[in-house]
Amino acid sequence: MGSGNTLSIGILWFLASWQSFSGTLSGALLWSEDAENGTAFVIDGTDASYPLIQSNVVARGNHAFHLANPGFQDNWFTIDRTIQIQPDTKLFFLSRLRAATSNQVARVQVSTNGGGTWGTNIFGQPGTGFPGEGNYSLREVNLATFANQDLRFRFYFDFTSGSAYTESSDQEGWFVDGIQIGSSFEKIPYSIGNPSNQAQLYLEYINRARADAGAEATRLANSTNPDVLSAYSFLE
Ligand SMILES: [Ca+2]
Ligand SMILES: [Ca+2]
Repeated sequence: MGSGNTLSIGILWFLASWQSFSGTLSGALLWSEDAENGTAFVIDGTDASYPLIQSNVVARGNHAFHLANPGFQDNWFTIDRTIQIQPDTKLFFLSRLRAATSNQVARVQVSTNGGGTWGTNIFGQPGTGFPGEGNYSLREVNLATFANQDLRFRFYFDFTSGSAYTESSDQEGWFVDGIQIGSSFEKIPYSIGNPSNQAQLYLEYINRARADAGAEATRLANSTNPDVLSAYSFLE
């Protein structure tokens, strides 16, 4: 038990399973934007006094988007891509609205004419004061009503009227990461990393049980390994 060959087979089985699993998911993903590629695929509509992409309040990877209302101005960014919506398409994003008054509204808007006009709000969340949300949350918007249309997406931090938090430090405004347009939210790809011998052995046991639970149960029930037998008698 635990020879190099069986361990390698277990690892290969695991990797093959993972690849087919992730392949299925990515087939349904039309676009993703994680703020990890600078502004290569976005249009930056923020004030010059702070960066759209920052690295202090992040949900995934090393960077996330940040929108504030300096000078009581609306700030925004657009995903620089036109996407044809399918009947099962949804918008997913990780969102954290920190200090903001109820006059500061985190919106997502869509355009059906290539960004010429932005008539439709598909998401809206007003602020709740200080300190606001303590963590990122996954938000989901069903886009079925736009099926077969070509959409563009804008994340728009809207100052409406009255008072506002106009600072743009890590404490204020709207933080966005992990934007995905697709049929399901794709989790962070699991990295097998550099597992210890013991971790590989456990993985082998798990894989055997998954591959044929009955055979594994029979093998364990018939084991003559003194350690296994002693564990059985302990549990009885
Ligand atoms: Ca990120
Ligand atoms: Ca406004």
